[in-house]
Amino acid sequence: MPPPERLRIVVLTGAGISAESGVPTFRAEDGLWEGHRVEDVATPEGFECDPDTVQRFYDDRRAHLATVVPNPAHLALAALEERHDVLVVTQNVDDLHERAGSRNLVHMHGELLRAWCQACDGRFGWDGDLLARPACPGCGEAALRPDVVWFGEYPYGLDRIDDALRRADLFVSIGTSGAVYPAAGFVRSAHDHGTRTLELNLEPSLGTALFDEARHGPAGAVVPAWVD
Ligand code: BV8
Repeated sequence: MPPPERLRIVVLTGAGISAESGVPTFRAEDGLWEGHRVEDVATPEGFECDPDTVQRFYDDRRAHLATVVPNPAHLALAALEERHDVLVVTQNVDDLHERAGSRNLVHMHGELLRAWCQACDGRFGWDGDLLARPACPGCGEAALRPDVVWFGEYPYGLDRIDDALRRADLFVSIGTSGAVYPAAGFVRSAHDHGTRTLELNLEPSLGTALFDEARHGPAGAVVPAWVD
C-alpha cells in the first residue's frame, strides 16, 4: 500500500472561520462592520479624517482577542500540516490560526497584534491600545497605527501567495464572502494553473460558481469533516 500522497494545499481563510470563536464577521445584515461603515474605519482616508475612531475600533477588536479561542476549524487546519504541505493564507487579522498551531501562515491583511510606525516605518508586536498615542518602540514618536491592510493599501505576501498558488495541488477557500480583492481572485488563478478548487463556507460565496466543489455549513463542522 503506497503511503498516502502528500499534497501541496493552499487554504484561504476569511472572517467566517473565526465566527464560531465569537469574532464578528464583516458583512452583517445591515452591511455595517460593528456599527461602522467600512470606508470610515478601514481606509487611510478614514484614519486621516478621524484617527481616534479608527484607533478605538482596532483597540476594541484587539482587546476582544483575549476573550476568544480557536475553534475546531482552526485546529483541523493546524493538524492538516502534519500530513500535507499546507500554506494558510488568511484575510483575518486575529491570531487564532497561530494559537491553533498553524505554522505556515500568511496574514495578507496584517495583524491586530502588530503596530506600524508612520514616522520610522518600524513594525512591532503590539497587544495594548493605540488610542493614547504611545511612543514607538523604535523611534519614540507618537505615530503608531494598526499594522493592518486597509482598502487601497497593498496586501502582504502576494509574491509568496502567487508562487504557492502556481504549485498547489489543491486550493481551499474557507469562510470568506469573496467580496474583497485580490483574495477573491485566487480561485481563478488556481483554476488557471489546473489546480483543484474547493469552497467550504456557511453559504455560497460570491465566487462559488468558480469552484470545482463546494460544501456549505458552519466551518466548525465542515472543515474537520473535510480534513478527516
Ligand atoms: C489593493 C482590514 C492594490 C483589516 C480588510 C481588484 C484587484 C485588486 C484590488 C481591487 C480589485 N477590485 C477592487 C479592489 C480594491 C479593494 C477591494 O477589493 N474592494 C472591494 C470592496 C471591491 N481591495 C483593496 O483595496 C486591497 N488592496 O487592492 O491593493 C492592489 C492592486 C492589484 C493587486 C494587488 C493589490 C486591500 C483589501 C484589504 C482591505 N482590508 N480588512 C481588518 O480590519 O480586518 S478587508 C476585510 O474584508 C477583512 O480583512 C476581510 O478579509 C475582508 C473580506 O471579508 P471576509 O473575510 O470574506 O468576511 P465577510 O464578512 O465578508 O464574509 C464572511 C463569510 O463567512 C460569509 O460568506 C459568511 O457566509 C461566512 N460565514 C459566516 N459564518 C460562518 C461562515 N462560514 C463558515 N462558518 C461560519 N460559522
